[in-house]
Amino acid sequence: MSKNFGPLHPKAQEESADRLAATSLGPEDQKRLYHFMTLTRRVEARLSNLYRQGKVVGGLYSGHGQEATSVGSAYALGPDDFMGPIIRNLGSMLVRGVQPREVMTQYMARGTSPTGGKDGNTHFGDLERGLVAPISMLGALIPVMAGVALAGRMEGKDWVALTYIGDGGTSTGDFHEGMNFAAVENLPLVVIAENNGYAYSTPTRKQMRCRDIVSKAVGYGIAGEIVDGNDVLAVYEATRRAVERGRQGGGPTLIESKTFRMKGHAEHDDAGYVPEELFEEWAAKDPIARFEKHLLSTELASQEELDGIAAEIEKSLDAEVDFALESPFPPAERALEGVFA
Ligand SMILES: Cc1ncc(C[n+]2csc(CCOP(=O)(O)OP(=O)(O)O)c2C)c(N)n1
Repeated sequence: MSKNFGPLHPKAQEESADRLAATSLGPEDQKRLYHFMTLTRRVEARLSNLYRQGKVVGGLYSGHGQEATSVGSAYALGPDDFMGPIIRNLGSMLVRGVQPREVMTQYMARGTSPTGGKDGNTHFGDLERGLVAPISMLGALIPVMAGVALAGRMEGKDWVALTYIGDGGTSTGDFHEGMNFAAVENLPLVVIAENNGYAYSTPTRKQMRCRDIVSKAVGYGIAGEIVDGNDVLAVYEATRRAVERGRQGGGPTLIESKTFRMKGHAEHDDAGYVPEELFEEWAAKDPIARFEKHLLSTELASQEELDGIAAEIEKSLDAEVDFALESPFPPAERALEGVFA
């Protein structure tokens, strides 16, 4: 077990609010992190508009506020590693090489989407890019990704499997079975538990007795770490350590990311159950604004450069949205193609 964030003195908390973890990443990599976090937020903002125009088929699930966890963790993976994202990990998928147009066409169920309009939101994978498809069943990816880690060992490969789980998801049977199996088999599995305070509308204290999710690592006899989930550098460093541990035969790691979901469970949920003060408290710790301040204060980037990155993203997204809107829905005759169950 490593770090544990106890409550800080309010003054110390204020002073440290903008300070980020020490990192081994150079300026170019840090600017890439900024690019991916900004891209994630802007893609979701575009999707939110499209949802309001009735263009999205099904729900829209946002990772707003959790971009640092998705982007920082995915950035720590090597090219041959595997990742199984869940619904709020759009940022992880973008880091892994998913293009915004794949996400737009998928959310709008167009024939040009990765599933040809057969599934919605981010429910698609691509093993070539080391991407195992997200699924809706909470916890179900944990045993699947433990299996991916085991497959690597059986094939004599050194890949690591990384996946995510929400605070609510850590109470499922699949989570326990998958973690326990990975632990006894000493598999290179990294699990990022995103503790965003609510499992849909259920506050964390109402669905688990322990204060920190990371306590569960003790029960499995594996390494665990708590990380400030709104600090992209801290998330990157913790994941990098866990990935190295897994690759070197040190077994699984459970990383608890303390973060916050700045929207409802999905776009149709107004999050009326979350007290306003909590939104205000977490807005002050916004991962992108914090990282922007860090890049400016350390002079790793100028305001002009950061504005340029954001402008470039907006321009490219205009084209991506147009592509998706101009894409036709799939023809009815293709409905059964590639359907196995
Ligand atoms: C096995 C299972 N049970 C219930 C659900 C319905 N469900 C979808 S999301 C959700 C809450 C998820 O909470 P959490 O894991 O904390 O993730 P968050 O939405 O807070 O990011 C529930 C109960 C489901 N998808 N799968």
